Amino acid sequence: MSIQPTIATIHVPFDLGAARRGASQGPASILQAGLQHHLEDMGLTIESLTEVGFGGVALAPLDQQIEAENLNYLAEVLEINTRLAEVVDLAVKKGSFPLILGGDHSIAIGTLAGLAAHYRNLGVIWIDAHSDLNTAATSPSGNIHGMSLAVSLGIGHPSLTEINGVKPKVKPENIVLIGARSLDEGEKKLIRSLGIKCYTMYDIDRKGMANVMQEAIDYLKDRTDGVHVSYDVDSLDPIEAPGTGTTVRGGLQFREAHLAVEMLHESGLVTSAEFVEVNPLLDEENKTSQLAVSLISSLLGEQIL
Ligand code: 6HN
Ligand code: MN
Ligand code: MN
Ligand code: MN
Repeated sequence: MSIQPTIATIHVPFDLGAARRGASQGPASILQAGLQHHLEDMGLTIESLTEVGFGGVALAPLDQQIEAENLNYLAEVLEINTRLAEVVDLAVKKGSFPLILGGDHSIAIGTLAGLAAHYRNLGVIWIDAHSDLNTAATSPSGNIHGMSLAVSLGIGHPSLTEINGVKPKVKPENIVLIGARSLDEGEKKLIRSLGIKCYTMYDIDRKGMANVMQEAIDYLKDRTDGVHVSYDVDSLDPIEAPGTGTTVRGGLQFREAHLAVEMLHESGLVTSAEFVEVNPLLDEENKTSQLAVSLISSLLGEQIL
């Protein structure tokens, strides 16, 4: 029996990185769906949860908020992620396993900023229908949740790329994308030019999820000293996860989605995780929140038998 680290649950009720409101209610809804009890039943120790919200202090000086063309809610995204980075940093320092519940995917900026200083080669598994590799120049929407991985690579508005000093937070060769099926032109160019490993839905159909995950794990195993799982629930097919803001047909099936996290647990590589884009306002009978609980449990070691 290996010693399990304490789970530091960090709630980020934030949705201004997305076009639609509601992902801010994701953490409460996932909790409501029984996350805490489920994890405790598995014998895990859960630290009292931290909520990262807006405080009273403005962090961004006004002159920094001017150059924000096609960057919706830049000041708010900057503030929440600056706070989140501090909380994540503290959790790692304490030796806990940071489990971040979003919130829209812009919060990956703060998560990765908080993790970055603790690893020389942080691996990132980005499970998502999208790649979130846009910049203000390439984004069709101006929504920063579609830019968070680019920012973490050091590509984007300086106020965001410079959170916590370390730059970049992650190197292109340490990233694996899984489940992609809706990529913008600028994102495709970036994936190709940086040589980012990307398993699209085509690859998952052709090879099967088990082979894809084994390849991803083997790829990251030797080159990284920690692996963060950034799980956007829109990676799942909308039939399984209707409660999310940017659904794309042709996504992961229920078992494929679970197999991915089961294999990640088994690999022993994962050092932190975030689950994002659960939007209870768009959900059907809490299906997506319950799914999140089930995926989180599997990632943290719940077994069928
Ligand atoms: N997400 N590529 C689109 C955009 O607006 O940049 C969609 C982004 C979705 C972001 O789901 O985290
Ligand atoms: Mn159960
Ligand atoms: Mn995403
Ligand atoms: Mn997505």
